[in-house]
Amino acid sequence: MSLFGQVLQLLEIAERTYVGHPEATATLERIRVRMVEPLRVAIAGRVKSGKSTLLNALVGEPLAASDVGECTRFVTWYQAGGSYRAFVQRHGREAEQVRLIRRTHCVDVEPGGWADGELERIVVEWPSRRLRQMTLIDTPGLGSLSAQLGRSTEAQLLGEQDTSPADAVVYVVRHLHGSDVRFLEALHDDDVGRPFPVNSLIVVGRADEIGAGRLDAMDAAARVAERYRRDPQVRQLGSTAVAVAGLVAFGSTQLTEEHHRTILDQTRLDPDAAQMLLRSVDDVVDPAIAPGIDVARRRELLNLLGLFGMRLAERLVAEGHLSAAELATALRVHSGLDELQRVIGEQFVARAEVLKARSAMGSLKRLVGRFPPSSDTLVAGIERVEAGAHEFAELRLLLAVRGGGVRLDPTEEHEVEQLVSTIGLPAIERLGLDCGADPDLTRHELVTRIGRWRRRAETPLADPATAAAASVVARSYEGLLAES
Ligand SMILES: Nc1nc2c(ncn2[C@@H]2O[C@H](COP(=O)(O)OP(=O)(O)O)[C@@H](O)[C@H]2O)c(=O)[nH]1
Ligand SMILES: [Mg+2]
Repeated sequence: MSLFGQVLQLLEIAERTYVGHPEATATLERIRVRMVEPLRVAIAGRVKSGKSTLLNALVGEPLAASDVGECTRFVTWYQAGGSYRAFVQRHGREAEQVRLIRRTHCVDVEPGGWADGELERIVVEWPSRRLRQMTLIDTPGLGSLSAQLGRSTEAQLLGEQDTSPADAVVYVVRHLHGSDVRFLEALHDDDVGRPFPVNSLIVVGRADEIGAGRLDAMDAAARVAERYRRDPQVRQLGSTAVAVAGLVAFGSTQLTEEHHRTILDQTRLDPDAAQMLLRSVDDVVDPAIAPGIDVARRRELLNLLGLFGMRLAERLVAEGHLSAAELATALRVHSGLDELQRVIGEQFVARAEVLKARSAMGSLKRLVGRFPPSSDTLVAGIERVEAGAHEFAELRLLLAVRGGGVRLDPTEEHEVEQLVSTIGLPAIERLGLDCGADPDLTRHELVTRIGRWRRRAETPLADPATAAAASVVARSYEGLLAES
């Protein structure tokens, strides 16, 4: 039975165990609801790293504010709903509906005079296809406006509540600071329910600024992301790193025909004027430069795309004669958003069941810690699932391999990395085979690999960590063979 199925069975046992215990029953109800809800993905990182802008880009709508407002002060969830509504959740209380305010560049809730730390979260319900796939959690940021805010964000992500809030984390950095690393390490407490390399990824945010807004800025940012991907310390913290220019990404979703016409006008300027116009932020809005192009429109474009985005858009239209729709697509691809969405889809959405099951296990463990049950059945059940679920063994293997605790030759390491970085994905992905989907070849390959890793596990001189790792690998292949 899948881990997901086993956790559902544990929930049944827990419900029987806590009959007549209202608080535990309420927690269990939340855990159960959560198993069928969309995956919860938190966007974390320091203040001003570009989290809210990235969230808007991912949804394709102006939701999260950058400036001061209630939703920048508190952890805010954006979740799919049938209508436009908002709630505030005080610690330990029922959610209360509040008035949702739609502004031009964001949404907010009517201020309620709440003190910092008074609310556990704000919840914004929004009908959106993207949010049906995953609930996005915006956080005020660490090392943040006030110490209190930083702490409440941390409490939210570290799951001090009875149900841990996020199943996966997108961690946004500009440059990876010592404090980022410490925070990520704290998140990666070796305990089920908390982020693991498999459910967290690093975004190098505001990527256009890395190359100082030059047209090749994204290449420079991609190199930084590549360096993080290779860094052994970072590899233990996140599955991968992707560079994204959130502003350009979001701007690409909001581009109109009018904007496109303004850019087209820019491409028709004489080369000197064109260069002067895009020289600096001040020049873009200087009415003395390119007087034929409406300054208000230029300012709008600047706010939407930033200087780098404007330069990129101008170049893309000039060279490719792109239409408005084609320009939006090209900007989105250049911004890194498509790549981020692909990675989120592969790493988070595709393995949502494993990630949710893992979160639920963490919550159940906290529940039995808080209200120790009178019989052993539940605790024994939790221990059995934890020890027996092969998905957990694979997660531990991933950590061991990334941490360098397992001694493998480079080919073996490559193979294991492929296997563990695709936990929860279909067999063909996990094998990383070139032989396509031919079932006979796949089975033959699996049998060969099982034999090889079984022998590896039984080598008398193998150190225990490597032997254990080899036997997890063999079991993974056996599981794939049984399914094939
Ligand atoms: N140049 C540039 N500016 C950005 C980008 N993303 C965000 N910003 C700006 O950086 C500031 C902080 O962004 P915000 O998303 O609110 O960051 P948060 O505090 O992490 O939520 C805002 O002024 C944004 O317009 C980006 O990709 N490029
Ligand atoms: Mg923000």
